[in-house]
Amino acid sequence: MQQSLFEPEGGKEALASGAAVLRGFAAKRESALLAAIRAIEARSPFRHMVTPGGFEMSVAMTNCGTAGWVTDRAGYRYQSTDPVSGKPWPALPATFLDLADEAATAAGHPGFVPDACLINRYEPGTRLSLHQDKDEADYAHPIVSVSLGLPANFQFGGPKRSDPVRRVALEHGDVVVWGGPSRLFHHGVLTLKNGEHPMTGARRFNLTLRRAL
Ligand code: MD3
Ligand code: FE
Repeated sequence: MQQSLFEPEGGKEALASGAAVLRGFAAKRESALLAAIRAIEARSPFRHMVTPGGFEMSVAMTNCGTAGWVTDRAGYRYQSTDPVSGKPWPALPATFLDLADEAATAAGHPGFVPDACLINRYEPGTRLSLHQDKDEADYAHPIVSVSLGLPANFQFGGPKRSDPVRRVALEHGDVVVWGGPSRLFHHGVLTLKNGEHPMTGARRFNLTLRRAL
């Protein structure tokens, strides 16, 4: 496809090599996405997982898809059943699959079919420290991240933990696609500030659509 000679299309910002922010890309689907989260949490509730080092995470998490990301004293991994319900995770809703496909395509990664979605729930005072997403089988697949509710300051660095970090404000409806060299960049979320969002109250949700297996 011919690259436009003009400015990138409205709302698309290159963040790093292979990474793009699509501002407001999920906004028109906000109600469907939040309804899907409610249906998922009715079967696989948000819970505070424990790191291998024994620390309880401040961010509450659940999953949908054929695989879900979990951590406990035994380590980080993907598994097909929810350790809380003992059952398979809820299926990936069509709204999540459609959004992942459209966002990845818009960012230059066509044909992305996720099999897992980690759903993070932040409340004021919670944070996610700098980490890499490396529990997936094939890093050639991108990760699509969807922000809903309260805004957050996201930080990302580079392939080394000691690389300098940049900050990006992520707001309700923003979608970020991480592929190519940026796929293994360190990243995290700074402590969420107090606030009220008309659709989520004092919460932020983040969906990360992944190909785990
Ligand atoms: C950069 N979630 O769940 S999404 C996570 O906002 C996670 O809840 C954050 O990091 C959140 O693992 C950040 C943005 C993101 C997701 C995956 C990435 C950035 C990434 C993978 C590689 C590089
Ligand atoms: Fe991550």
